[in-house]
Parts: sequence; structure tokens; C-alpha cells
Amino acid sequence: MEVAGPAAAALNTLTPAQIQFLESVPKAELHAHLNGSIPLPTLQELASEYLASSSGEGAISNETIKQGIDVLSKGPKLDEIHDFFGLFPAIYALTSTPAALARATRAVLSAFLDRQPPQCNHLELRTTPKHTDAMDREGYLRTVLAELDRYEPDQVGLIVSLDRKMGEEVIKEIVDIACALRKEGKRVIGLDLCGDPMAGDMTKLEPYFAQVKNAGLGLTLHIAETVHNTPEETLQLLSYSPNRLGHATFLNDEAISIVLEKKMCIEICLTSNLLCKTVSTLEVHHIGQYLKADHPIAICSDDILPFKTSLVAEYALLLAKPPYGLGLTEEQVRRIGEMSLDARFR
Ligand code: 6MZ
Repeated sequence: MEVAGPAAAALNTLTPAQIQFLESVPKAELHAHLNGSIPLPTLQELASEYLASSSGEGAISNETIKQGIDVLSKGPKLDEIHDFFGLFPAIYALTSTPAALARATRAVLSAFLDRQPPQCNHLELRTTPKHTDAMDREGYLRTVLAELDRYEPDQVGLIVSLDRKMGEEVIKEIVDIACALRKEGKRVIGLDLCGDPMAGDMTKLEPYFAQVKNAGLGLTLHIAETVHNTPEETLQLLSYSPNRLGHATFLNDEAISIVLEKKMCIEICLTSNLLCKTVSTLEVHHIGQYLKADHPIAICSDDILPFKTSLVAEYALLLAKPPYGLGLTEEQVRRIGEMSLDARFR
């Protein structure tokens, strides 16, 4: 995977021995969105095959797809986080059949796990099940799970994502499917809440989250990702007792004290936050307060496709000296890797 932007700048300051150290640190990737993690060459192949066979009369025009792939190839310029979500319709058009979804999933798993050394020792991949002309939501999840089955059970698990825009009926359908697949012995290990941080009503989710926890799944919620998320919403989401939190960038003092007391692991995505401009510099990133408190965190890549990063490159942002990185010691970096492994869902 081509690495550009802040993570590439950090990597460039490191010696080969330091990079080797980062590659060898035991670590888990706990926050990677499938459709945001497709290696660019795979997406380009899917696009050219799609465009060669499509009449252009689908819901997304061929022109929109071409433009979308062009933007992703060059590296999108994001003025704010909402620009980010506009990248996905073109990607979704390309992963809307079981065959294309399987190929995309296989390429994502390979990018994280197949190289020597692998990007991580353990991967929790997450995805939002979609209902397309060619598959229903259960079919979507079974297609992804079949690809996970090619790896050892302790190497990879699936987190099922709910999108904040979903209505209650779809949420119920997905939660029922996730629990049933788990009961069947499939590698469904958790539930996530993601999507446009300003969309949806977060007040009616309690019974669904209780259901997944009873089924033995872990719960991770994207929370307070933008400055516009209200403290009321954040406290509501915390009241569902998630095990882990995605981003958690704008927590007030009350929320922070709950998070610290309940030891909820924070999934930290440094490049994502910098490029979406929810955090202005590494120096002021909220990772600082958790490092000081020795609170559980996991360094994660979020979406390596648009953000042009990799998990090892995200770790480079820890080790590189300021202003390229946080200037942590190898000892501290090793400890952070351990924390990510400790926060895995089982
Ligand atoms: C919130 C995000 C996200 O599920 O189709 N997603 N949601 N914040 C983020 N931070 C930048 N990055 C990705 O993967 C893509 C979907 O994941 C969510 C969005 O809903 C996006 O459409 P899947 O595999």
C-alpha cells in the first residue's frame, strides 16, 4: 500500500532498524472499515471491469465512478469530515456483487495479514452489511465471513457495523443476523456504530446493544468524532456501556471520567483525524491525555484507501520525533501494541 501524507513523513525520519522494530512489535488492528481499506490496485481493477460491462444506467453513473476512482487514486483533499463520506458511493457500486465483495475482502485481508512481516498479528475487520440487487444483508456478511475463514481463527474476526443513518427496522434486522451468525459459530465478534457523525437518532439503541452483548459480542461505538456532536449524545452513547470507543475526539470532562473509570479502550486513528481536520496537529491530539493516564488505547488505520496509510505507518507517527511524530520511546510503543492485543474482542 502506497503511504503518503503525515504517516509517510514520519516514516521518512526513521532508520531501517526503527522501521524493522515497528514491524516486529506485536499489535492488533482493531478499527479498519472494509470498504475503506481496499488496496487501490484492487479497486482500480474492479472499476475497469465494472465500467467495461456496465451500460452506465445503474444508480451511480459511470462518470461518477470514474471521477471517484480518480480522486481516490490521487488522494482526496478533504476540507472537513463530511467530504469523506462522499467517497463511498463509487466504492459501493464496485463491491455490490458477491464476487466483487469477496475479491475486495480477500485483498484487504491479504494487505493486513499476508506480507512478511504482516501489518498486524490480529485483525478485527468491520463492515456495514448492504442489501444490493445481487445479495441481501445476510448474504453480504456470509460472503465476507467466507473470506475470513481462509485464516486461522485467532488471526481475524468480523465486527458488524451499523450506520447511524439506519432506521430501527434495518438495525433490528442486522442485529438479529449478527447474533444468529455468532450462534452458528461464525467469526462475528462485535458490533460497531459508524457513519456520518451528525446523522441519526442515538436514543433508541439500548435493546439492540443489550441483545448483542447477551449474544457474547463486543460493542464499539464511534463517538464524539466531531466538535458538533453534543455532550448529551456522547453521554447517551456511553450509557450503553460500550467496551471500546472509536475516535472519542471531543469528550467533555464528565465523559472522560466515565471512560477512564470504566477503562473503555480508545481506538485512535491519527492520520484519519488529521486529514479529516478534526484534530489540527499531533501535538494537541487527544492521544496525549490517554498516554499520560496509561489508559488503554489501540492505534488503528481506519481507512487506508483514502488516507493512504498503513498500520505500521500509523505506529511511525508514535515513534518519529516531533513535529513528524509524538517522539515516544520504543518501550512506550511496545506497550501500546500490547494494549491493542489486550482490547481484542473474543
Ligand atoms: C465514521 C466511518 C469512518 O462499512 O462499507 N466509516 N464512519 N467515521 C469514520 N472516520 C473517518 N470511516 C469509515 O466501510 C465504509 C463505511 O465505514 C464508515 C462509513 O459509514 C463508510 O461508509 P464499510 O465496509
